[in-house]
Amino acid sequence: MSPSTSAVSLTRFLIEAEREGQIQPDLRLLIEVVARACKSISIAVGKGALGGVLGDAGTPGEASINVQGEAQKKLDVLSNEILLEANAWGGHLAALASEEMDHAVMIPQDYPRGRYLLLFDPLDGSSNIDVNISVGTIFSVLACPQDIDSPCDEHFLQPGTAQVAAGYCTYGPSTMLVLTVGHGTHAFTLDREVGGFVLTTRGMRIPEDTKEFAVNMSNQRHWEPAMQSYVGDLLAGKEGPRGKDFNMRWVASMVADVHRILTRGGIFSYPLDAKCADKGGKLRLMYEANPMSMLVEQAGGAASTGRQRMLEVRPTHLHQRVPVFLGSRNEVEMAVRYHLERDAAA
Ligand code: P6P
Repeated sequence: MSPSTSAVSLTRFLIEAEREGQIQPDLRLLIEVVARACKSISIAVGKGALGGVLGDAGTPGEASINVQGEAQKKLDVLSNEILLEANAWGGHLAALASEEMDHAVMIPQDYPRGRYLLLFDPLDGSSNIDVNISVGTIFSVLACPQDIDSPCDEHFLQPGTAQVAAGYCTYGPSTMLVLTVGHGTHAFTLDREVGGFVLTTRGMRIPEDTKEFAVNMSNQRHWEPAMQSYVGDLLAGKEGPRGKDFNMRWVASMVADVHRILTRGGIFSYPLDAKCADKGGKLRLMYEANPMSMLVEQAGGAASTGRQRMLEVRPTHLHQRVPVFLGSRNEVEMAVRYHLERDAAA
């Protein structure tokens, strides 16, 4: 049978990657499990008010608060449950960890188990759910250290360079899965009629330069001097030291902002600010910054804490937070230069 010249399904893409030795069969199957879970989440998110799943979790007057200290949305809880259920029987995991759960959860001994560790933010940006703005699922895959029968939080504490796969699913006008297994970053669009993801961009590339930045400007007064100076020069535009005008976008949904940057370039930053400095930042290293940084680097971009390469940060705890700068390589390097030069002058 001649190979089809029509659309390349996610399954075909992953089998081709396996044949080329880029991934092992069990990692291929794990990614398929996660993709199926994302399809289910897409259906739940897409129902909106008709699905009876909008609004806050918990009971009237008693919000459900997660380990982050954030009020959970009903869809946060549902998305987490969908990913847990899919992977409990998936057979490829030794343990998993979620933004919504205090500690890692080991796959029980009497369930089918595998050799990977999965981390995820089941529904990032969920504060946008009730106003119908794009949200997404972010995931990261690590190998479980050898000979560990009962993996726990400490076994997840590996640097981003150890990731064997990373991706997100954005639930927007279309549902898209963006994935890397260490050989480029690729985008798949959900064909709802077929019920499968179809390759729509092989090898996403981020332009090295940009005129678009993404930051929550309302935090400006809380930033470090280096960040104040960097953004001040962006806002000065053509008349300022950067010699060009910049545009700004801020969706307040990391998946949506990062997808835009992977598609057309830009720089995303959530820097240290006085409100979150005691926690090390706002965004989480293990299941937000690291997977997004792998995707961005694999697309030719750069990702940093402002002072070091994100993927080389050595984690100290599961829900660790970090400052984030990622996107167009030359712009990220410029932002880092502002921070390092300010540090050197201090
Ligand atoms: P702020 C969503 O809560 C999130 O974790 C990211 O998706 C997003 O980039 C950021 O926080 C938005 O933060 O402070 O602008 O609401």
